[in-house]
Amino acid sequence: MSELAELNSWHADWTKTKAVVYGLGVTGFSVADTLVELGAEVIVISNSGEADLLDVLGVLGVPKHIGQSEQENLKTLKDFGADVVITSPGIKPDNYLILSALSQGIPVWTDIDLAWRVRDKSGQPSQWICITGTNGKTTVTQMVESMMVAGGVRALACGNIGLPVLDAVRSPENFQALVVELSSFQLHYINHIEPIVSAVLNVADDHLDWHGTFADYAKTKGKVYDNTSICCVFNAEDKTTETLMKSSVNSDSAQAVGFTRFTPTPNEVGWVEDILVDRAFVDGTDTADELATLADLVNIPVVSPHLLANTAAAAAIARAAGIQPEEISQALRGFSLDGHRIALVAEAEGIRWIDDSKATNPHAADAALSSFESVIWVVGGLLKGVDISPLVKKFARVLKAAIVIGVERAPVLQALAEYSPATKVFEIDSEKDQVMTEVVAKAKAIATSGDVVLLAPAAASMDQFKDYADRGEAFAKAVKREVD
Ligand code: UMA
Repeated sequence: MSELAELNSWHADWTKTKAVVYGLGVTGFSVADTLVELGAEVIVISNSGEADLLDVLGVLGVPKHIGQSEQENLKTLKDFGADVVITSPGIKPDNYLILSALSQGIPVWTDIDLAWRVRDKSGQPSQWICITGTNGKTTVTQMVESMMVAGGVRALACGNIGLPVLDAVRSPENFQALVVELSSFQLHYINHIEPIVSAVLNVADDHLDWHGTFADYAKTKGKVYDNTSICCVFNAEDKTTETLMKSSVNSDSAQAVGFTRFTPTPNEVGWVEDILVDRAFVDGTDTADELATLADLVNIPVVSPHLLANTAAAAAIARAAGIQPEEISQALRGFSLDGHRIALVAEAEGIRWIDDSKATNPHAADAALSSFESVIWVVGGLLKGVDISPLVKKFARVLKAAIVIGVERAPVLQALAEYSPATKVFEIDSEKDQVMTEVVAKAKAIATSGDVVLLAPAAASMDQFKDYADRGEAFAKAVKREVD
């Protein structure tokens, strides 16, 4: 039995700590591996686990309980006598084992809490910049990382972006700054971190099946602002983000800075026509600094309204962390977006084929739909409890046709019938590996010059694909076969 309150350093004595690692994906593995290094007593409980991870845990001597029944897992938890359960973010808050641990007074942490406690592994702890939001968080995290690097800071992007924060903390490179992308799942479980800069980029309906209500989802996002020391960045066009910032805990001394796609007022960073302007980190309210221009975004083929917001957010965050204006424009000149984000796959006979598979919720699909005038829209998948009707209603004018995929087609078809009756609608109900072949054949048959065939499904992909990248690649491959 250990006193968890004293375990605030890599160099503390973890050897008396008994920890259950719950879930064995990339997070669970990084937690188990770290705890073994720290000398703690560890067991892993999970529904499943990849063979290679199980093999390494075997070599490390970590007992694994994989695929047991609920009863067996609860017995394992009890028999082990855990001091703490460290959960993976994908496990829902109403999960029986989480509820059982909490009812027994066993604290539940996330990997982020552990990473925060042991961040002094290599000497000087890195400073944390934490970014969340419904959409754009991966792009902004990557932009901030590149701005920090342009400013000569050893910085690394990690967290929900795919690299567990514990891997970043344990890296021998001893990073000076970690740019941490945080999901609402991670934020739900986080107990205590202290960012120097934090940001909520936007809040719109998503993951309602996980959080229950929009209010709970939004409140969870707002936790990112707690204990921020230097600057809280919010979206001046999204009142919810400002409200969340104002109700955050222990961040009163941090500067509040807004970002916007439009002309910034004092204390904001935003766009004045094609110039990105800083009116927050300057002397006096009458001054402004030029940070970059639209021409700096040379490697981004479609500059959507959301990209302008993301750029302004990243610049505000980087300025708060001490990066200079010329370093921001330098970083933007070298920046390109990850795949499946409004990416042009092919252009032939005046028809553009665009892959925005990353649009896994209506708010993200809104960004893509608002960039085009005549759209053949590939839509559908797992809706995650979110109503797609407002999106259909908003874009009825540009929807020439809709090709509906995924298992939850009924609500999409209903929304189209009700709010966009002039749109031609096609339903694809074929086997998984045939979906995109049929989508592209159908689109090709109806598209004419000036149309955009847009994969922006407004839904998650896991019903028919491994993930959004797999969905985007299947689309791109089918387009190349059919169009090239
Ligand atoms: N598991 C159980 N019981 C359950 C549910 C899951 O035992 O009830 C087990 C599974 O069998 C599996 C493991 O838990 O072994 C999976 O854990 P996980 O779903 O938390 O996934 P990880 O592989 O640890 O990846 C997580 C994030 N995944 C989720 O939050 C769903 C990754 O974000 C993140 O990159 C990674 O940690 C590193 O921080 C992905 C994501 O989809 C990209 N995030 C969502 C999003 O961006 O919208 C939130």
